[in-house]
Amino acid sequence: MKPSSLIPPPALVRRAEQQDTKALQALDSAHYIHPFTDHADLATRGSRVITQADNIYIWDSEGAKILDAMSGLWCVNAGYGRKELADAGYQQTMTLPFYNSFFQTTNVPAVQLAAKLAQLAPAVGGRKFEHVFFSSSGSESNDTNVRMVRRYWDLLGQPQRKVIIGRHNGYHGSTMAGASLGGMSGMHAQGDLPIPNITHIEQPHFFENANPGESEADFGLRAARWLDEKILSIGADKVAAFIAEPVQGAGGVIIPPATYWPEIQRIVDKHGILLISDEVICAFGRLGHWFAYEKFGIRPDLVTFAKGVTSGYVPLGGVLVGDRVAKVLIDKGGEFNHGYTYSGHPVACAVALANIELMEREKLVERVKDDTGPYLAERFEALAQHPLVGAAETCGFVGGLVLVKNKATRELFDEALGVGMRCRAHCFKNGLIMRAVGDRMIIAPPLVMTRAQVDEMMELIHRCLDATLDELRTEGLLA
Ligand code: PXG
Repeated sequence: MKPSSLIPPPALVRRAEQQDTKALQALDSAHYIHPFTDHADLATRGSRVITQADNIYIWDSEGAKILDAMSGLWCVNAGYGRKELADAGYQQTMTLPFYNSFFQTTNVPAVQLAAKLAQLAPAVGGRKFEHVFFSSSGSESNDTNVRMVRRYWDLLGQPQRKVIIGRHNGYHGSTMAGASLGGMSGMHAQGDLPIPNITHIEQPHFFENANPGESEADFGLRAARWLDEKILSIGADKVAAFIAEPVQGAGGVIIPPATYWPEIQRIVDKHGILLISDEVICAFGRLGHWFAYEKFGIRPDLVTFAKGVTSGYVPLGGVLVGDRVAKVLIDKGGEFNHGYTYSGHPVACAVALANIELMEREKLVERVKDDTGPYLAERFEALAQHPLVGAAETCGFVGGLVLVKNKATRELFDEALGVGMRCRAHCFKNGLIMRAVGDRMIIAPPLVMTRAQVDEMMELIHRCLDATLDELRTEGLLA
């Protein structure tokens, strides 16, 4: 592997220097509608133009080097600048850049990737994943899940089983179904969501939702039983599935208590409903396993994936379809009237295969599980000592900490102060990308990060927390 302190290749530096930041920002503001962005606000400051990347670092058009502790957006698991992935994309583009998988055709990388994923996905409790449906994103994959789940129950003669239960503050994408399955109130408020027959339970967020004095274990069981209560209130014969992220990512890296998932499994089994594990963030080594359901010992029927499957180099997503669903769809279903032009895109699948090969060769999953993951846990969780931090936790290579006004009482800051965004601004200034979700600061570093780079990141995080603390004290917002 390459050394950690790489400077960008000279040719790329020259290209970046030729770009006029102001001109790019003006064009950006004039023509480009960004995802989840207040454009009136953006126009006043101009967007940051990211021009190149290598290993765990990105550079902007002004030449600033930034440690990317978010892996792009939870996806660049293999790190930036991996020639193997570029080569695989190039080779496949020259061999067969595109052909569809409709009309009884297929292509070699899609077949090979489907077989490889079936091999990587561990069987749990006698349930296997022999089939894969491909899309180009997590959102499309979750739309696929909605259609597949409803088709499954139709084929079993239970068409009244339509309701899918998600969780408040869960994230499952931005399409009509994806945003509906998710529980982001800001998304539901725009575009008349959720669509019918999707409902939500509360998230298993110990820090915010536990009762005073309640143990984590007790809270985990209580939170899981909200699902039971919801199912009973709807009528179990009307419920099709439950969908959740093993660890909530976009919601702020919310790691459920150990008692939560086994109890959820017991409840879905009791009612016979399908379980969808949305592993768009959690799969492909992020939690130290190829798939997160293995870590939590759950037996999902459908597993959503995207992001890390290609380390984000090209768009690819999909659904692992467990035998319970696949058998019904295949044996009884005839034609499933669903699919995307780019389902099984040969270039995306070729890059995914190269990415998986690279991850196997460099033992990235094992490293996160046994070496760098535990080391990150040790270093990151020690942040709980910082005067501004109420709690800090990790799971594999995701981590979250909560900024608090009062450590002893766990009192949170007034939302209007935007303390998380202030901290994020200090991160930017100090060459670190961390994401703020309210006052939770989160990380999901590239899995290639070494122990020395964990140290480097932690030093930056300390510096940014100190700067935030200073700012709050200077403004008289903290004693
Ligand atoms: N499920 C999960 C669990 C996700 O994290 C999606 C589905 C949707 O995937 P696509 O590929 O359609 O975006 C995601 C995506 C954030 C953030 O702010 C997180 C995601 C996307 C955008 C922003 O943390 N996750």
